Amino acid sequence: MDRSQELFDRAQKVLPGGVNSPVRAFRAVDLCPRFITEAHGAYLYDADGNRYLDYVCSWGPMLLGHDHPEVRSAVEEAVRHGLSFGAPTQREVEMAELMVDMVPNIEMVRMVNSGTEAVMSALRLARGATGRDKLIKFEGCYHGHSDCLLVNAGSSALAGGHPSSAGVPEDIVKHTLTAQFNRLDTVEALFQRWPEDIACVIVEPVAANMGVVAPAPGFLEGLRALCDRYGALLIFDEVITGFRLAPGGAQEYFGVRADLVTFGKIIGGGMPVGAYCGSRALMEQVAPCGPVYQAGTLSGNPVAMAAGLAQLRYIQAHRDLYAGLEDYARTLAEGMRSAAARHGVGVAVNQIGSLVSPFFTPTEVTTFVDAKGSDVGRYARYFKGMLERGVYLAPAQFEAMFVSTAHTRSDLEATLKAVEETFAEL
Ligand code: KE4
Repeated sequence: MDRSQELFDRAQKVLPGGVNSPVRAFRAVDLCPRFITEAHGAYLYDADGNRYLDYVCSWGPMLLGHDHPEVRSAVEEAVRHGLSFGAPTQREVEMAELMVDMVPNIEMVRMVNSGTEAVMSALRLARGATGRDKLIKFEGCYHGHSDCLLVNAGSSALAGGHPSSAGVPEDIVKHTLTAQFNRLDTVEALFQRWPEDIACVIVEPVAANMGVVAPAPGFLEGLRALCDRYGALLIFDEVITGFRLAPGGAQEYFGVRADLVTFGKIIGGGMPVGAYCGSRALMEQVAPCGPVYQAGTLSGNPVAMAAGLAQLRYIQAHRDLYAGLEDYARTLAEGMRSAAARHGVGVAVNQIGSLVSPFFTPTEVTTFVDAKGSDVGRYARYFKGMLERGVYLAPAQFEAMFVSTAHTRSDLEATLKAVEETFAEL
């Protein structure tokens, strides 16, 4: 038995499903998860000494690859001065100043410890600021696991049904309205039904938890116009797109203004960090300035701030890195499409920025309904074939491939060689 299997057997005795986050259990691909011992650059190394080219990148945080020297040395320096003080620090000020400088349309930031916490807090602020209870989310979009948002959620909460989890009372989700991504008509219909009750629309500006689905031209602009018309706030959940699509995230990439923006992943450089951001008028309604309460023991943790600051400062100083990321992802997507054509594999490959998703369906995928039509069994066979060839992908169809600046042209060639061989046997 290999070491990962031994560890997984032990893990399942003391951790639900043997993991601390469901998707890691490899259930959607029916395999034993690889237990990872270390990661450097674009590579993961597992407990059996196998090396994998990594396209999960810790689900997005590792934009600069694993173990980046500037991030590592910043963390090593920070830990020498203590791990947590429960008091304000200069690094938190520097982090907020840098985010305000890099992200359009925000004046203030509140640090939290995860994307879930960022979205949960932004939702509370939107409700507190508008005095309204209802929210609109999109089927197949995932915004973390807070109760109100576990409705028709994407990612590994795609258990279908309504809400997406046991333990969430109908009474809690009765104000959560669901629309269809890329279908403005479904959003307008909800506003027409409840013209004065909707506090906010929350959207992943690029859906990446149903697989990757880009916004149709005019979709985000249409959400902005509907929110303006009906007095609702537009929340961009940029936990994935933030600092990934562009230094200023989706607001910069698409030129659409959100009222509140949530972040996670990249801003932590691999450490647990989330944030929600907005105008001064909105953010100063958060405790201790205003009536919307939110708090956190480790929020703005100095070591986590050091990691996040190092990664964001690198991005700020190398803004041209996005062209390389997009070029790699585009070449990868084009290579997958041509390999699929050569081997008669029905696959739609979506790509935007450094995000890529192959859907095992012959039709294009521009909505969640299209995405749900994918052959998840074929995805599982594709995943297995790629893993056996040393390429580590998301172990589920409704996720994204993440490219980092550590991925090289030879990595790209190796990936496309593995794709060719795997598609040939699908
Ligand atoms: P966290 O609480 O996992 O830090 O962030 C929640 C979240 C919020 N918003 C978006 C758009 C997200 O993608 C996420 C989390 N993404 C998943 C991957 N689909 C994290 C991986 C996992 O659940 O283990």
